[in-house]
Amino acid sequence: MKKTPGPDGVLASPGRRSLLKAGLAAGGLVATGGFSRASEVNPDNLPPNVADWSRYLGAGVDAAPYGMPSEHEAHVVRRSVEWLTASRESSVNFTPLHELDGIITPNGLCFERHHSGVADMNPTDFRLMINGLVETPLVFTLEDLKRFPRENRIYFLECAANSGMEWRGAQLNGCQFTHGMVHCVMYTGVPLKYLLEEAGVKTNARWVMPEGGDSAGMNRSIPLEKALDDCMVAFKMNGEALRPEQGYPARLVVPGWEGNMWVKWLRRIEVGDEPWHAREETSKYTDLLENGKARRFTWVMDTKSVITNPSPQAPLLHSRGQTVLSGLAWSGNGRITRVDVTTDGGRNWHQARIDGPSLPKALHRFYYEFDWDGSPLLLQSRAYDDAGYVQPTKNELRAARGTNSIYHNNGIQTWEVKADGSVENVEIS
Ligand SMILES: Nc1nc2c(c(=O)[nH]1)N[C@H]1C(S)=C(S)[C@@H](COP(=O)(O)O)O[C@H]1N2
Ligand SMILES: [Mo]
Repeated sequence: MKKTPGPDGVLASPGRRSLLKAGLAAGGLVATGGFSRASEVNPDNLPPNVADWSRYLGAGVDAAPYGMPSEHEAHVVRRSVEWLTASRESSVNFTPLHELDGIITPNGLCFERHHSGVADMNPTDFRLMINGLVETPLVFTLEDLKRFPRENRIYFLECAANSGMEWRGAQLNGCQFTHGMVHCVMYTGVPLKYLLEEAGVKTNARWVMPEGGDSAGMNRSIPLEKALDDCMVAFKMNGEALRPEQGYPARLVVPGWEGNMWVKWLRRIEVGDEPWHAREETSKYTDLLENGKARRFTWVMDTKSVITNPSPQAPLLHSRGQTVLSGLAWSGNGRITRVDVTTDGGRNWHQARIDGPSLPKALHRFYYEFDWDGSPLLLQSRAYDDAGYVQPTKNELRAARGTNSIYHNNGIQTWEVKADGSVENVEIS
């Protein structure tokens, strides 16, 4: 099988057929919602009968000291694509976007991207060192961090390789796989600015380099200006300690910028006057253009959106009539001001309804309610942000950047809804 570079430069084989096979083997890609559950209706539970669950006492408190989702939600899980990466430790799995609503991703469903597995960091032995061009090199414990003023902020994190497999054409059948390298949680942490001020940044300092405590020692160069602006060292997500997968006990938050820079299991921040040209900003996370040159330091995650329902893993299960379309939009520049959707492949556009908080550099939830006449649809969404950016078509992206790219694909996604309600990933622009 021919191999082409996939997300994060790992090897991947193109072609939906091979993917479908892999998906089937992993029990993943085929629509899991609805059909089976609908066929298992027990008439004894339906009105006017008294349902099973109304006849007996339920489980008592503490049956689950740490609560878990209902057993009926067992299909709502992160999924990976087996053939995408050579190992499990340097790999990725995907957020089940088609199963979620609102703008917050539950902690257990945030996609994972590791270069050397989940570091098993002990909070007692956690240390964060700040060194380099500072007046006083410092080493903080976790307790030290918690004595600085804390902030709570909601941000999306998107891997720059999200949708990377889709550059050349429709490929993966499900928004979990095409767009699931994104999550959005509320972080609690300390603005990086306070820690840098404590160490005293020297006047010739221009860059910082966060470094991870995993065996990959992942590191990136970040301009000092961004570090002092809105970066934070976070130790909580959605109110509880970071999950081990997300960098427990502390990770860097780099709002609106590519996920790779959000160093997990943070152990050191060096301050310098030049970028470090680390592996992840030279060999990886650069975009090879048609003329042989590569774009570098493409930090901001561009304006993007995707329809999560209906989508290939979430087909329409009802017949014609009242239908709810739903999706997500986000921009590394700021707020989403508007999302348009089309059901006829772009002939007519309708303004969708954004519902829930509209926060800068966070996911936005949109809805479009319409009457489905039962005929096939070509669904697309197009997002606008408050910096004036409009989400491009995939052809516009290719015209600007060629077909060698993997990272930073924010092109408009198309889903084809068939008359039977099933949905497929297609490309029309
Ligand atoms: N230390 C360390 N930090 C890391 C990584 C890593 O492998 N090691 N992966 C990066 C990449 S490529 C991404 S996209 C994000 C993913 O964050 P998540 O696993 O919380 O989704 O973490 C980044 N931070
Ligand atoms: Mo990434």
